[in-house]
Amino acid sequence: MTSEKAGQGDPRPRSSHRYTVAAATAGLAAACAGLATAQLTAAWVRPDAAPVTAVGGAVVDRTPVGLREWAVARFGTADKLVLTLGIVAVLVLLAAAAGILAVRRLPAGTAVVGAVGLLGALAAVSRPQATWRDALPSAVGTLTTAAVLYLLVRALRTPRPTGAHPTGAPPGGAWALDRRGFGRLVAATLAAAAGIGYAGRRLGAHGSAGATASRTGFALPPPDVPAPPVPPGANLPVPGISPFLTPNRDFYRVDTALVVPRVDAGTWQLRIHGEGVTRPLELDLPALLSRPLVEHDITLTCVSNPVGGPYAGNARWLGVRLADLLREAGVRPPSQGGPADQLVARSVDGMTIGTPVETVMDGREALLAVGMNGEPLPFAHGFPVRMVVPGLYGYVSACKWLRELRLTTFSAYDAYWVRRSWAQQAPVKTQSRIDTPRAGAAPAAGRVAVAGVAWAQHRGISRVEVRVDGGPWQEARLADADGVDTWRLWTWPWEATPGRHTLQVRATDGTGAVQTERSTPTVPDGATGLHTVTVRVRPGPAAPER
Ligand SMILES: Nc1nc2c(c(=O)[nH]1)N[C@H]1C(S)=C(S)[C@@H](COP(=O)(O)O)O[C@H]1N2
Ligand SMILES: [Mo]
Repeated sequence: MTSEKAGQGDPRPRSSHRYTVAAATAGLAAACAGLATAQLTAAWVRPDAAPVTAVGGAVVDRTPVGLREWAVARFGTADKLVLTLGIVAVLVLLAAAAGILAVRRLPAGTAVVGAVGLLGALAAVSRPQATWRDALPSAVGTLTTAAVLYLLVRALRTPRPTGAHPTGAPPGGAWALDRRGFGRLVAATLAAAAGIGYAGRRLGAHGSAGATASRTGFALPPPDVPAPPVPPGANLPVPGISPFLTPNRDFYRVDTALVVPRVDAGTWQLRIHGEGVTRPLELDLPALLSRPLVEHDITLTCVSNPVGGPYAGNARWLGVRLADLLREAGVRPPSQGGPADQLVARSVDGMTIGTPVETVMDGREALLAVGMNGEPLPFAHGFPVRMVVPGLYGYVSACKWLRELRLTTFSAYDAYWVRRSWAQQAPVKTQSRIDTPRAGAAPAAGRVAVAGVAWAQHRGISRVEVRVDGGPWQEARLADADGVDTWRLWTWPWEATPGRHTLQVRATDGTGAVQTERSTPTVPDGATGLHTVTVRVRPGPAAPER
């Protein structure tokens, strides 16, 4: 073994392969220790300030729209996981490099650690709602990493005379002895890092324990204005079709939060103020709930949903009418001379979402929702209070973890997504989706149920048609309508013949407007085009003999 031979004469065989691996290991162990103390510090400062989360958040804020849409289309809701893993992979490389540099020139290795730490700190303080304290986790992590790297590198560099190992292990050369001591140091570092990281997690969980308890202890009040029961015919008994109401655990989630905000309902407050507000409101949860509670079924859709995509869900929401609260605050819509045409909602994590005041006050059930399908909002869906407005994409209407409503104008203020090339205003476009058969399916020839959903919130769906291989449009059967603000299920019986076939669907909304066939991308205000599904029909099973 070359390295051990080299070790006989030179206690610092820096060019050997093993020595390089040991140096990289030192860098990685030091980084683990640093991330652990950073995690512990973040539990005390705030979860978003942990370096990996902060860098991730900063990357999300700065991702060009094309890349984001690609990531959402490619990875779906796992895009956040992919981003985090990517950051961790880069950190692993940098940590190994810092270790390898440090055994040669300690200041160089330390400089890499410092640069990475500075980046983490800058990312953390650049996040919305951040203060200088957000730099602390990265600072503590950087100091820890540098200190541990120094100790490990010193251990690696210290020559030990052959046979003088404190444990009295059989002398295997200076390098072998060093390697043992070094191995112990690394193991001790990793154990300490694991312990500290675990403590950080526990402390973090402790920090949100109040929020968790406030949700568990929150009994949804009964509605003052209940929604009529969902018509039984709103669902269709077709395997593979979406259920009319989307269970909360299956409801799509789209937001920029790498750590789901956990807001304590007991300390939650909402402020309503701005242009044209004559009586600013400051509400806590009991004050909000003392207003009449309305129940309403609304289908929520995301502007980033590609044609045929999964970012649509339907729920029974419980909440307070936003228009009533605004009127209470003295707000008049522009059509009645009010000065503000934009309502900017702000969340606890700094998201801003701008909604037309006119739309919110035109009589539709725009809600400040507290309940979703009979439960308090799940944390991931905005507990304790979020907005929902029928007919508008989520990014211009559905602010989760709401904490402020400010009245202003569209000309004076661009909200978060508008600054990232999305349209200021975005009513939902009429869309339809084939849920079954799925693309690439291979159904047997004969009768195949084609089925799916169609939506045109606040206009309703009046007709759905299907065509095969570009042939004539054929009318599908519509499930019962629950209202104009929800999607409508549909099915069409297809006499499928063997071979490759293409299915397409289109919907007509309640105003008689037919869904456009023209393909447009999601940016800037929602995708259009026809959902197209290609299947390969197998020859039907031979008729049973008998
Ligand atoms: N605070 C906050 N609210 C938000 C977002 C966000 O990133 N942060 N995303 C919006 C977008 S783009 C959509 S489509 C809906 C999705 O709501 P859901 O995750 O409950 O389905 O939330 C909206 N509200
Ligand atoms: Mo969205």
